[in-house]
Amino acid sequence: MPAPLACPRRRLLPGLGALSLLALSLLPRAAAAHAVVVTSDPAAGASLPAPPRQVTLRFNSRIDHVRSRLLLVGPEGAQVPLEPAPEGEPTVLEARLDPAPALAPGAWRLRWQVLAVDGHITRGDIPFTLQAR
Ligand SMILES: [Cu+2]
Repeated sequence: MPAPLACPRRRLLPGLGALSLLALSLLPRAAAAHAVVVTSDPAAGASLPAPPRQVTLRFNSRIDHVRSRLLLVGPEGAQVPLEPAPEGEPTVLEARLDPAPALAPGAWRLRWQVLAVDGHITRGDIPFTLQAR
């Protein structure tokens, strides 16, 4: 995995140059910032009675859906990669858990990594708890 925020320019993909310029002219605030989570479902710190059927992350800036990643990290290091929808709202990354994976109760993290249209990669964790049934 590449280091987060290591070198913004190095992450600038050729095809994104014009798009970034466009974003810069239209959305100066969004383009000036790395993509960070504004809201999420599950929310940070949520306690869920059952595994989520879908996860949704809303960011402060436009993201590249195809080059963004979602992973569930669970108790004892369990990892469940999710398949983000390849398109959708420009600032929203979501994935359906269908069929619903068997997730052990306990502490989980929704690990996200996104590529913003300004060419910067950011990542983070959203912790939530899965209740014992
Ligand atoms: Cu940035």
